[in-house]
Amino acid sequence: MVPNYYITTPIYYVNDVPHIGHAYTTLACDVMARFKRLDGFDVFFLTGTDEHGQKVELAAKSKGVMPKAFVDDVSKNFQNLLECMNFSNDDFIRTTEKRHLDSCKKIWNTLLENGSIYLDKYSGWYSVRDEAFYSESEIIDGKAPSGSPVEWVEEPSYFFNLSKWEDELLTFYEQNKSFISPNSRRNEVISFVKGGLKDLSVSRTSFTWGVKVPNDDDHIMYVWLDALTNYLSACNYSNTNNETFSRFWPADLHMVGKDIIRFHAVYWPAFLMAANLPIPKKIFAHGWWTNEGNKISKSLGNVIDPFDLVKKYGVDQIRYFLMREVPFGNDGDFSHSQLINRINSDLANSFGNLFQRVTSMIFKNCHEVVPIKPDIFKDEDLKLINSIKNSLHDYRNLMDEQKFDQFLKNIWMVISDANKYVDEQAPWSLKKNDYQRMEVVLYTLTETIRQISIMLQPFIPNTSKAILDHIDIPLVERDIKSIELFFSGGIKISTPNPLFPRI
Ligand code: ME8
Repeated sequence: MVPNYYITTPIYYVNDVPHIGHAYTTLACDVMARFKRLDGFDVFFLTGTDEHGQKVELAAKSKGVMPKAFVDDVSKNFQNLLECMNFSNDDFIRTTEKRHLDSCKKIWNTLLENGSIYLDKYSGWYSVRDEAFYSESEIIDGKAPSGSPVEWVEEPSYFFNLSKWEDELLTFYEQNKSFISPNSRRNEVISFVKGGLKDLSVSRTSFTWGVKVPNDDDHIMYVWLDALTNYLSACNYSNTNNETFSRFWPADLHMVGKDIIRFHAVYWPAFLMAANLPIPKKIFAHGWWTNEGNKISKSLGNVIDPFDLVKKYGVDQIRYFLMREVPFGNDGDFSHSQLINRINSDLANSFGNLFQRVTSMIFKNCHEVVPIKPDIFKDEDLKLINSIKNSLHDYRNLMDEQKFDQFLKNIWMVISDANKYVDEQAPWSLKKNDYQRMEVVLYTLTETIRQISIMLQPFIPNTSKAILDHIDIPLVERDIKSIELFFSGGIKISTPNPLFPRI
């Protein structure tokens, strides 16, 4: 049976245009989704937009537009980003869609009917920017811990009995050690829960842009209960007995930024436990990017536009840089000089050069035909050929642990070994005195390039495709399993073009 894999990005607020941070989260999911597809999984990769709440309502007001017209417009920018970054999502959910409204109603009614939600009155702090409630003890110098402004709110509100789930949550974290990753985030969440949970306000009455609470029109659902439910809506949760839900729920991985770990690792599993639904397998919280050392913010005017970056440097170049530059989970600093360095040294000089050297030599010296697979190899040939073949288990583990940078570092070690092998074997001099050996060397290199390109498809899909097309690898032999095969060789190749222009 084909295993399933369900991966999600956060759904992005449509109060503003997409920036590099949004592109980063979706990219990490795209890399995972592409890898899992190549590794034989039936993947469901979901992203989308979070369109309700006070923040979005205010953004629409400030533009003088009705909220629905506003969200239709801004959501399109996020959809355009998918194409620009070459994302391979299977679905795009908008929280203003009927399928989502239906599933919000269903989860609300389930929680209400089983006594997890009750009506009372909220008085406390609220941050519109974070769309979050804060207790008095969390307020620092009149601001939220995130630095966002807060306002005092007093209004009738429904509450979710979060405090009741404290012990269950702690037991769940204990029994599911990899539920929250990386470990530092896990510790942070556990100590937050151990600090005591208060019941959570889950409805608002002071504005109207949101999902109406069933049978109580004065209230709209708290935007986070609405938003988190998107992960169920996309699996068609409102329609029980449906195949998508039973195949894909619970999700395998909710990828989020570190700013929203509490919502995903505390509130979400508590809502699900209360609704008697299975809990997702993993929440991974990645770090934040700064821009040349500064926090990225609209007010500082230093927001990095992914559309501009792709136009200037190329999509695979940006994808590679974002996944390679920072150990996934850590914060990172975006700098144009570092980006150019990576493009020139890793992509153009190391990988691009390897491909260029090998294919040019084949083109010039082997009548444009890749040598066929030889029968006899020397140890140094086999060492190179087997380095990825024998480490597939490690590569799979690195992916499952979201160690994208380490995965790439390992592949680049093979690239570096392959470049050294070219220098040591010097096929240009073999041409004159040992033509047969030259063919073995060029075959070995092409076989290594085939494996590298298969492994790099999730990260740099366009370039990998160009290489695999160039050496005529059939589409059905581009999955991870095909690494174990051997390239047969004997195919004619065209003049190679440089893969990555130097900047
Ligand atoms: O929080 N560096 O949406 P949002 C890295 N709608 N990642 C960044 C980043 C940065 N500087 N800035 C933003 C929401 N991100 C809710 C989510 S999910 C049910 C609802 C990424 O538009 C990061 O993944 O504010 C962060 O979690 C997300 O964008 C926040 O997007």
